[in-house]
Amino acid sequence: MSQYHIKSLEEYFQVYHKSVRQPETFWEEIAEENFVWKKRWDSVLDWNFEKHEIKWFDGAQLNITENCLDRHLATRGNKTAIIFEPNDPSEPSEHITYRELHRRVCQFANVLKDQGIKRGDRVCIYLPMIPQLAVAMLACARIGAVHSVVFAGFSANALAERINDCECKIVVTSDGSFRGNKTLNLKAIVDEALETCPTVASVLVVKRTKEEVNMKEERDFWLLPLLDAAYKDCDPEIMGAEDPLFILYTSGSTGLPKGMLHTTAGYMVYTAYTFKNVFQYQENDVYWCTADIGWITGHSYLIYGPLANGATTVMYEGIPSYPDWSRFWHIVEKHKVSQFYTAPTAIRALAKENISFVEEFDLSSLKVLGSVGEPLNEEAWHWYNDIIGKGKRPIVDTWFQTETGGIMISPIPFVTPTIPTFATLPIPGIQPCLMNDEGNEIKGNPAEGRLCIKFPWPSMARSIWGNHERFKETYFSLFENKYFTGDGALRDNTGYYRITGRVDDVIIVSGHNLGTAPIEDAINEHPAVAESAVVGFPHEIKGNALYGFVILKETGETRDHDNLRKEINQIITERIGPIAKLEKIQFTIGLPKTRSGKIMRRILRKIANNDSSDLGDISTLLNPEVVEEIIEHSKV
Ligand code: 7RM
Repeated sequence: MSQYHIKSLEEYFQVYHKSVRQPETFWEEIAEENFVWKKRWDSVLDWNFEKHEIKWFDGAQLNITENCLDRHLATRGNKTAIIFEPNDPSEPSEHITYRELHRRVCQFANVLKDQGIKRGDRVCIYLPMIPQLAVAMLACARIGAVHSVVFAGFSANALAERINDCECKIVVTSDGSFRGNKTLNLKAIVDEALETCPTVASVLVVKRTKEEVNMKEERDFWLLPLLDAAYKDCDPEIMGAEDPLFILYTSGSTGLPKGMLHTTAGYMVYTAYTFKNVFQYQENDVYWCTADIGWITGHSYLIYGPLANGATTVMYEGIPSYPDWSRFWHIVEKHKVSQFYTAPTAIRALAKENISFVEEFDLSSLKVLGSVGEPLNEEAWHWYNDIIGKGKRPIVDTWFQTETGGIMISPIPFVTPTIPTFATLPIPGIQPCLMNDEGNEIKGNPAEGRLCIKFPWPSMARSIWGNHERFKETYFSLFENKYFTGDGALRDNTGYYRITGRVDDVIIVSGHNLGTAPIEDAINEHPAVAESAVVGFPHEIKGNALYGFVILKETGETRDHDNLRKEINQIITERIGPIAKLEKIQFTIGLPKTRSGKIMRRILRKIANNDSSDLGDISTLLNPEVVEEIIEHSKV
C-alpha cells in the first residue's frame, strides 16, 4: 500500500486514520519518499494555533523548481509539461517539454537577476494565460523571489493596490491579451497603475498581441531580447522550508484584499499529494484545469501540483464561449484530455447552451471530472455527469480556499462513492469539524454548523502579508485553537460533508437558519432556470425574507413571469419547505460575479435592501455592467 497514492476505500480509511493518529509520521514519510531535498528537516511540525504560528519541515532546504523541473529531466525530459492552447483556434497549440520549460525558466530567472531581483523580493506578475506566466512564476521560485500574480482582468486601481501592499520591485506584463474576439491593452493598465506605485523600478513586457504600447525609457523592457541574451543555466537558490513562495490576494467581505502568504515545503508537499489523489493522475494522462492562474486553483492545480508530479498540464488562453460554446469540448477532443477541472459557474453557463455544442465531439478520453469554487448544485451536477461524463466518469466536487492552499475535502475518484452536492470526505491529514454558535464542536451525525479545521496541514497560509494581526483575527479568533473557514457545512449520517456556502450567506427567516445553496439548488431545478442567487432582506414579521435573483435559460422567455414565480416557489416548498419560499423573485440577465465565478451576494443583498448607494468597489467584478441593470429592474 502506498500512502502517496490511494487506490481503494479501505486504503483511504487506513491512511486517513494514520494521518490523524500520527500526523507527523504520515507527512514525514510522504515528504521523504516523493520529493528531493537539499537538507532534511529538523522537525516535521511546530505549531501553536494560539500564537497562530505554523511551521512544517522546519530546517529543511529545497527548491520547489528542482522538484517541478530538474528531477524530471532524466526520465521525462521529452515529455510535454505544458500544452498551450491559444485563444484563437487557428493558431497552433504549443507543446513545451520538461527540458524546454526548464531552460526557459532558467533564462527567465537570469533576466530577473539581471534586473537586480534577489531572494525575498516581490515580483508582480500581470499576464494573460500564456506560457510566459508559468515561466515567470517558476523563475521567481528558482531564485527565491516571491511572486504575486494578479489576475489580468483587474483594473489599474486593483493592480496598484496589490503592488503597493507587498511593495513589488518589478512587474511582468504583456502588451495585451486576447480574450475571445476582444483584445485588452494590459500595458496601458500597468502604466496607469504605476503612476501610484513608487516601489516598482522596472517592467518586463512580453509581446503577445503586437499592439502599440508606450515604453518608458529605463523602466520598461521587452522581454524577448533580454531572454535571448541571458545565460541558459541557473542554479536553484537553496530555500528554507518556511521561506515565502508566493503571495496571492483574496478579497475579504470588508477592507483591503488580503495578501495570503504561502511558504515553500509544506505547500509543495500538499499540492502534489492532493493532485495525485484527487485526479488519480497516471503517467500518460493529459490534465486540464480551466481556472485562471490568477486564482489559487491555477497556482496549485495548473502549475505546482501537476508539475511536481511530472504531469502534462493544459493551459488555455481564452474563454469558454469563443469562437462558440463548443470550445471546451473541442479542446478536450484535440488534446485527449483525461482530467477536466472547472467551476460550477462555467458548468451552468455551458449547460444553458444547446447540447449540439457537446455532441459533435469525442469526449471518450475523459476519466475524471472536477469542480471547484462554489457549491455544485444538483441540476448542474446531473448535466456534468450525464452529458459530459456519459454517466461513467466520477465527479470530484473539491472544496478549498486561497487560505488552505490545497484541496481539503473531496472525493477520491474510483475510491469514494459520490453523491451530488457533497464534497464528501476530508483528504488524509485534514481534520474538519463543525461548530455551533456557542463555540462548541458538534459531535455525531448528522450535524450542521460552521466549518473549522482542528489541526494544521502543510499548505495552510502562514500569514496575511504585512498584517499578522488580521490573520489571527480573521481565522483564529472565533473558535479557540481552530482555523475557521468562514463556510457553513453539514455532515450527513455517513460522515460526508456538504458545503452550504459562506456563513454570512446564512439567512434567518422566522428563526430558521437557511443556507443559500439548498434554496438555489431547488430553484435551479426548474427547467426554465439557468442560474439563481438568494439573499435576505429585512421583513417586519419574519425578521428576514428571501429575495431571489433568477436567470432564465431562454432570454426573452415568453412564459408568464408570475406563473414561473409560482412554479419556482412550488419546487422550493417540495424540496425544503414553505419556510424557504421566496418573497420576491426578480428575473435578470446576469448576476454580479467575481473573476473566479463566485456570485457576489454582498451586492445583491444591498440591492434587495434597497440600499444601492454604496456598493463598494465593483471594478474587480467580471461583469460590473449587470449591476446597473439589476438595480434598474429591482425598482419596478
Ligand atoms: C478554491 C477557491 C474559497 C471559497 C470557499 C467556499 C467556496 C470553493 C467549493 C466552495 C462549495 C466547493 N478558493 N468554495 N470550493 N463551496 N463547494 N467545492 O475557490 O479562496 O477563491 O474561495 O469558495 O465558500 O470558502 S477561493
